[in-house]
Amino acid sequence: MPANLTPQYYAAEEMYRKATTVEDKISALEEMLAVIPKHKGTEKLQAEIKSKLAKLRREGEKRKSISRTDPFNIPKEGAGQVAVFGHPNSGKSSLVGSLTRAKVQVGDYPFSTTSPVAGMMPYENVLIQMVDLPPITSESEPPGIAGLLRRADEILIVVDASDGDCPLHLQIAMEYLASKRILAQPKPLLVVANKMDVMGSKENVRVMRELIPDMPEMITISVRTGENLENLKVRVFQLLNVIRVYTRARGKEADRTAPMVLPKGSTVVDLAYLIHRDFPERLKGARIWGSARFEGQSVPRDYVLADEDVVELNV
Ligand SMILES: Nc1nc2c(ncn2[C@@H]2O[C@H](COP(=O)(O)OP(=O)(O)OP(=O)(O)O)[C@@H](O)[C@H]2O)c(=O)[nH]1
Ligand SMILES: [Mg+2]
Repeated sequence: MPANLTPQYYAAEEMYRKATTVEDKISALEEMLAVIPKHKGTEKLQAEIKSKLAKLRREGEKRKSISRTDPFNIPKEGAGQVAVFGHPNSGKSSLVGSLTRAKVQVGDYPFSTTSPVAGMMPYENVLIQMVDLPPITSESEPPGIAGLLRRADEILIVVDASDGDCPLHLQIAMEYLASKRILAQPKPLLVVANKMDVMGSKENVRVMRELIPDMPEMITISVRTGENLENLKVRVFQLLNVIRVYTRARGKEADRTAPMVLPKGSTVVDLAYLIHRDFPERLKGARIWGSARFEGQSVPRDYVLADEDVVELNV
């Protein structure tokens, strides 16, 4: 059976070949696994990737004591890791501070944040990891920031919309991402125009839309007044492109407060793998409540799950 691999897969594979550190290799393999078309023709390849991943993760564990000293190496937690990136003084720390309980450093002067700080943002029944980053300008790029951005599941570029130079600040951030080939693989990106409470911000946003070619999706907010923060949270979650599924034991209710989070497009086998690496071999099939045509319908191993499905795995 032909594998029919996609451009996204080849891009991830290319990233794997170029990776020089264990962390980057792991993140490339994870990406390959996330985007590989899930069907019989790729099962062998999927197994190979998984075994490479397992080996590298074991290696990574051994070296953890070393990597812990790198502040830009932040282990992923929750439903996804979102990097909060941009020009000095744009409100990155204020944003992460208002969405999470992280102890961020806010200052009315540039370069108040010197190393990354992570916090968890509650969204419905999941937690999303937000990482506040030191700023970037045309003169200064914190070493190590590119690796973090590459590994992140999503990037927010925060701009200070009250600053007339915000189109330039956005351009610098986007050019940085392009120069490091961080957007070469598909990666959700959202521009967050902050400080909309300040007079003149609306006009600056209008100019920014006009001036920036290929303007990515943008959302306007104010951390100070809370304007649009709820919509920002919704969009941050949607862009992660994940599904939440609940497992249940035969005859028992599913625990809806504790979803398992998987990339969109994941199958019953992927879910089994997440629970235990050996599980897929023993798995016969599953029953689904939610996306299936009728409640409790039996489905095959390669059934593609939907957000909010309840799954009973049969061995
Ligand atoms: N008017 C207004 N001021 C804001 C808003 N959000 C943040 N600020 C102010 O902007 C300044 C910078 O905020 P920070 O959160 O430290 O900005 P930052 O992007 O983390 O800055 P660096 O760490 O230096 O890159 C502080 O004085 C904040 O109080 C907002 O929505 N409106
Ligand atoms: Mg900061």
